[in-house]
Amino acid sequence: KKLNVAVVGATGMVGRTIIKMLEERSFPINNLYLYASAKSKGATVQFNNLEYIVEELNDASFDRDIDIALFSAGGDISKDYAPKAKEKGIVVIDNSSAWRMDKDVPLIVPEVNPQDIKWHNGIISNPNCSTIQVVVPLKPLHDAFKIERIVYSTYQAVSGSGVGGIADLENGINGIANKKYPHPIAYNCIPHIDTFMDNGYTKEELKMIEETKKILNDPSLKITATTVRVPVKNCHSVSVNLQFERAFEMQEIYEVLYKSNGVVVEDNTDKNIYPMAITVDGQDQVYVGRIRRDFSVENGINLWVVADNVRKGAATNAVQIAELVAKNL
Ligand code: 11C
Repeated sequence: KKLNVAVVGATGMVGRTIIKMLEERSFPINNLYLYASAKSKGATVQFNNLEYIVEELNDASFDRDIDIALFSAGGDISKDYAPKAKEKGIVVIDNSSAWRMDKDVPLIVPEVNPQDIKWHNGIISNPNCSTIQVVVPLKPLHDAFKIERIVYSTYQAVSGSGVGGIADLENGINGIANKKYPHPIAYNCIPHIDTFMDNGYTKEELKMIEETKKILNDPSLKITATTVRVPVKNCHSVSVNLQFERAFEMQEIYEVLYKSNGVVVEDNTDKNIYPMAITVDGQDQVYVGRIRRDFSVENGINLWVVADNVRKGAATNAVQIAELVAKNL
């Protein structure tokens, strides 16, 4: 069955990539409606060789016959408009952080917890980009060896901050002052993503911690995180240190990861092969390498996990969720 789909935030970096993914993955679309703020009204976007005109989002936007609305216009727009769309019987897939930790809202990574689609009440959340890419390899390892503790250290690309982040990096290389970040990002690493909380963590760190527990459906997991912005244009990299309950042989770890849906193992240190931002750019899977035992603890390993944060970390995952919804409609 062909569906009527709306994209809210259609002119943003993630919104445009969502439209590209709907096309690339041949999502069954009847009518496509594109919404954005007043300043993007009238802009045009190509989809399947046709030109679509972007309309201003307003209270009447969801009076149309729409099946699924993919939101990527920031938390405030989602808080305000997602309930309005839901009231009209539209299934909302929300890329913002507005609804992620709500008890009534499933937080879905299709390779990890597709079954959670069953209990949605009209709003489904797409996790934070750095969370999506780590839970894809962690889920099969958790099933096999039971994770006890996780330490995340991230190396996050400027595209995670949208066009302003990319502008700061490109301008910074040319000696122009930063606007988006509190410090220059060119030739620098900034250990500060999103706002600081009272406990000393940033919101990005807490997102990784809380969202991991929700997606893996295991509140008992012990997790800590340090999130860092690095001068990379696209693709987040994460160093993941894990401690398992069960003992294992390294070969078993490899075998689990080789078989995992959505994971590509790139690990041949003899040939200098490991995932890197510049090689993973434009891909939809999660790349894992530098897989090795952590000799400092019992049952520990280290992983290096890289993914395209705009595609798998946002747009691809949202469209994969839409595919799950379409199957269940
Ligand atoms: C970043 N992870 O790289 C952020 C961007 O909660 O959806 C995504 C923020 C979010 O800056």
